[in-house]
Amino acid sequence: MALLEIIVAPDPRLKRKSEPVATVDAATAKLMADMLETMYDAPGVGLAAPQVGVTKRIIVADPAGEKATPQPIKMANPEIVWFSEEKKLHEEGCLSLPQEYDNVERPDKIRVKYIDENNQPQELEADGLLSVIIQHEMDHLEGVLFVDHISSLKRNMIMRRLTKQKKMGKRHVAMETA
Ligand code: GNR
Ligand code: NI
Repeated sequence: MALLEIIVAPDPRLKRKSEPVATVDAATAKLMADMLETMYDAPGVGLAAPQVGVTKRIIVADPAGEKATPQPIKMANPEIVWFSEEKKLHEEGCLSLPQEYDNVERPDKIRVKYIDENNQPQELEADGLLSVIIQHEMDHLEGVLFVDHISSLKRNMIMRRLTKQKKMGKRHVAMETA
């Protein structure tokens, strides 16, 4: 098991489209386990491979978060095969957009087809938080962040704050090594 580094926006690696996984082999299963460990450590309730610099269609989630009973979910090549007409507004955050939150409207319920950590095809129906998380993670596989669903005014404000924070971070490192 290993902790992976989570990429923070703005970063071109978060805007790339990820490639399908051919087979969920031992290396893929290890990546899934490392992603889950990284997600719990953050802490977060979901993580997509591009957030750790891997442009593959792999996501992990656990809507239980830090609660006692973990419900880890590992998916390769997730595909939404059905979504409800009904939409819901939910406040979202993202480990790649630290401390930024806003409401996003998405289909309330979904059915997802995917390949599990044993290379077996599966289907899952999700609603509530899990539905939101899976849709948020699948966006990452297309290079889309939750801020791409909100007004450009709010998005630009968030991206400006994050750009400034990156510059401040670099200054600190420069001071420490000077
Ligand atoms: O930890 C996370 N919380 C969260 C809250 C509401 C909607 C989506 C999420 S996913 C996020 C972790 C993350 O950035 N996954 O890509
Ligand atoms: Ni995210």
